[in-house]
Amino acid sequence: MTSNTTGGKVALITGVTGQDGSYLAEFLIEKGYEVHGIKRRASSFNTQRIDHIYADPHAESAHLKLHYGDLSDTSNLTRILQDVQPDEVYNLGAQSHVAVSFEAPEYTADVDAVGTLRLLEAIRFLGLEKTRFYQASTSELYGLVQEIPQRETTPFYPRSPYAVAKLYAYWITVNYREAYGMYACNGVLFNHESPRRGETFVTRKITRGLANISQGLEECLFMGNIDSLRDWGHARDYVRMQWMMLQQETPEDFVIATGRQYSVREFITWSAAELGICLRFAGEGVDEVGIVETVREPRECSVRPGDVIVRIDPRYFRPAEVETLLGDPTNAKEKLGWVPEISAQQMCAEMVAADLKVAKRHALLKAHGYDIPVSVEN
Ligand code: NDP
Ligand code: GDR
Repeated sequence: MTSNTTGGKVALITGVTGQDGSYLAEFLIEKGYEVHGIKRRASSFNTQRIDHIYADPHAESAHLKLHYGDLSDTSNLTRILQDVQPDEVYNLGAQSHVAVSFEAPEYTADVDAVGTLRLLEAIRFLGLEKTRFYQASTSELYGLVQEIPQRETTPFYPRSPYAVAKLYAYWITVNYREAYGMYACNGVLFNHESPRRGETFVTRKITRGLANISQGLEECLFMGNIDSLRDWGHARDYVRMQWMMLQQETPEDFVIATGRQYSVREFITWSAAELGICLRFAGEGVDEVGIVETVREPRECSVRPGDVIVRIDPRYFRPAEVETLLGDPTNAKEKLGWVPEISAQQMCAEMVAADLKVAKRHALLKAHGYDIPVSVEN
């Protein structure tokens, strides 16, 4: 459809600077795509996750092109779509933090719900008939439990401004498919993580926090509802599936999950174990604390038996919680042959290793008199 410097297809990714956007861009470049990404203007650099695949735009090897833009800006999105003429659009951009959506509900609706409409309408308005559209839908749509495990037919019951905005995005994607015959589909993805996960999502907060504690950079990890249950996969596995969904003959919506569920408490315990720390939980509710029992390699770790390194802080409880998510990926497995390759435990080990590497570097610098501010925003 479109000519480009690689001779392959052209993809446009919103949210290219985020966790999934960065893995998807890598994946598509490897497949020979010319990848265009929309990045937001920020007062400081926000391309850390894609710097390694970004080359000077004049270079032959430049397969990633960045455009300034925002999902709240219709004319900007329309112009980028017109310039790029993509074969595939992946709408990954979003205000993606559930807790933050309670603080900024209107902004979340504008970007996550109306932003999706803006893209779909621009594709339709420009007559990009061959453009295929992927919408980053979410297991948060299931919210208050209606059925376990959750599958494509499970009724939705969103529990946050984020989830309600994503519900609109889900249905407007279905609507443009049915009304205009567009190739548009939803990936209903369950939680997926990686070393590139944003620092304030629960898994990364845990791996980074405990790694810092092990190196004496922080003293305690403050958590919300640690009994929450999630179906965690690896982002690398999930972006592969996003691409597979757009390669089918007819567009269809799929649930993407591992089919296994663990608690936040378990994820904390695994992460501690990766650091050689045996952690026991004591107390109940807000008094619940994680106490260190033994430390495998005391010389490599600042914590000692008896230390309290995890505490509960009600500040992190949500006005309405999604207690339990467990997906049934049977449809994706049977129709697309997709199987997740990385287990939650392997992913946890990878995340801890990455955060420990950084923590050790910071600890070394600190030991040599350099002041390393550790961000406590979480
Ligand atoms: P991230 O939060 O890591 O990335 C979000 C991306 O969206 C970032 O590139 C961000 O830019 C960009 N963005 C935010 N606001 C705007 C805006 N107004 N205009 C344009 N871009 C914007 O999310 P993930 O990579 O984890 O998730 C990707 C998508 O998948 C999101 O839509 C998320 O809601 C959805 N999802 C994620 C799941 C998960 O477990 N990770 C599960 C199910 C769905 P910047 O870098 O400048 O902040
Ligand atoms: P979630 O992910 O809300 O499922 O949304 P998050 O990692 O933020 O929370 C998972 C669960 O952990 C509980 N929790 C805490 N969460 C955070 N962030 N910080 C804490 O201190 C804490 N303590 C306990 C939460 O209450 C929750 O139950 C993610 C996002 O990526 C969405 O964009 C995506 O749509 C869904 O996953 C699927």
